[in-house]
Amino acid sequence: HPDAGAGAGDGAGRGTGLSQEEQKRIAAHRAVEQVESGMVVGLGTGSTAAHALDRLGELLRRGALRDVVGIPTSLKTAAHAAAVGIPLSDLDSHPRVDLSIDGADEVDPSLNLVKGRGGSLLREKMIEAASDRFVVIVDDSKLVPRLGASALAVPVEVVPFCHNYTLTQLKTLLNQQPHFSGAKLRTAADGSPFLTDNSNYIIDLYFEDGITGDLNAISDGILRLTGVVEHGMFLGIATEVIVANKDGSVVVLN
Ligand code: ABF
Repeated sequence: HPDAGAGAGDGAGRGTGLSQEEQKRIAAHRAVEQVESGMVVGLGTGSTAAHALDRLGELLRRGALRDVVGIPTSLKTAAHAAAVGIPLSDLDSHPRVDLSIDGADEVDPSLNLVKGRGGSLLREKMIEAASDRFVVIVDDSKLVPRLGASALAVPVEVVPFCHNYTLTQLKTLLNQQPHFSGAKLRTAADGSPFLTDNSNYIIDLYFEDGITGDLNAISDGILRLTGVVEHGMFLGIATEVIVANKDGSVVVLN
């Protein structure tokens, strides 16, 4: 149920035209309001999640929250969280996570997501799938009618071993998809393959106008390819999406 116009005290009423960064901060702060003392919290990656880390660190330092344990979804987030004073652990020690907060690249009307532009999709999915609640924080530019509809790719983490073979297998599989327009190995600035925190590669999948058909079947097909580790479609994992609009209002989708 949409909870529109509820951004009071967090930037609402300041007129139109907030920067995207301010929108991200509003969504992040709203999500952190759900953190309670003693919780195990999955800590997301990316520029929106970074605002949540800063806010959580601030509340811990002020003593407004106590005994929170953070489970970071990337090495970068672990470093950021440590720098702002959030105590860290992992899923081995805390297999049950109360609440995860993370951004997304795309959100569809059923709260399915595309994630992984930052390359952290595997750890994100492990932690967020293990969470009682997974709260997604986005500005309104991330809302799409269908996954794959924006210009951003749907990422797939693959093992480096014979990745060209896996690339070909992905293309063969997805050629059945009407809007599939290509797959490409992600590269770093120096042209070498982009390496994930797990020392794997990323293959980016592109679709014109988004993925049509049964998302679960497509997901299963991709995961069945032996060289694939995980993909960036997060189907049925998000429990709530907090969307910050340009006018400072907030809409909660669940
Ligand atoms: C991570 O950060 C990723 O899964 C997603 O790709 C990205 C979103 O980043 P940003 O908040 O910077 O747009 O959560």
